[in-house]
Amino acid sequence: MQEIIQAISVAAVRIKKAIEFSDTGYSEHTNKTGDTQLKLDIASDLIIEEEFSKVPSVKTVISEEKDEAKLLHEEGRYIVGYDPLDGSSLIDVNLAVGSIFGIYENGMSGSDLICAVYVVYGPRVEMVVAWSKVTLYRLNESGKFIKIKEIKLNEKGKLNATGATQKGWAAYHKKLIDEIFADGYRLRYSGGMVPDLHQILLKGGGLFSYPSTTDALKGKLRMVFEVFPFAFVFEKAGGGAIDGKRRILELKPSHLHDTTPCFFGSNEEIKRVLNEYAKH
Ligand code: AHM
Ligand code: MG
Repeated sequence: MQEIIQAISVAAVRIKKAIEFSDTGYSEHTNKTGDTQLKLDIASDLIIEEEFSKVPSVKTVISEEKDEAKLLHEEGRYIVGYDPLDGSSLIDVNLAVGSIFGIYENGMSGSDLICAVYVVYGPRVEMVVAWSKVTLYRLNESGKFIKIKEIKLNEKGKLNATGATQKGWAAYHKKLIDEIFADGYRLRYSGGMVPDLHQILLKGGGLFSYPSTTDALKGKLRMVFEVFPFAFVFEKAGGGAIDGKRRILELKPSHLHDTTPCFFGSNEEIKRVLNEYAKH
């Protein structure tokens, strides 16, 4: 596992450089979900693939930007599912973005995940590794990731990050979100799930939701590349992750690019969602 984390740190430094200095324009390609890819999405995907191709324990890679899984080492043990540059359209307005990685063994269901890593490219570059614990690392001047601390969520937080277009929300979802705000929670939502979830994790807790909407019944966020890895991080940090009714890590995608509604948070907020959603 260490060699995979090491490859991610090398890729992160290369991607940070690409974000800072290379072309932020669109390419002429679309990904499996139908998004037009930025040149940076493609470049980041290739950087990561290149670094993993040097790691014999990585059998297969599959990413948000690839139509299909790619075999790297026949004898390898792990499958890595990743979103190379999540929130990439925010680079234009100079907001933080991230890379998300799920390291799976045997299959690509939530229960096959054994480690999750994400990198935030903000004013600083930080990497969070969830394995038995959740550890925060920060890139230093010499290009090395230094351990900062373990991340542990409080039982209840103060932040509310509400995703998706409100006009597509179910009435009961709107009621739940309104009640949470009425209880004093503050809105925090940049539109980049990596910095938005990172903020909740580091500020002690709260709720991030990306629900089902009238035009996207299964939400927007992809299980294998985005939702499972963060569900793993939140559970290991002492919080929870659900699709409204079920634990995210019990879900099984039928296709690699499947999406799911999702809620990540500290325990009190997750209980609150479960109670409200159980009525519908
Ligand atoms: P992307 O993978 O195409 O960048 O999309 C994922 C992003 C997430 O980072 C973020 O939480 C979500 O899309 C925001 O969507 P919305 O603007 O609908 O709230
Ligand atoms: Mg993404």
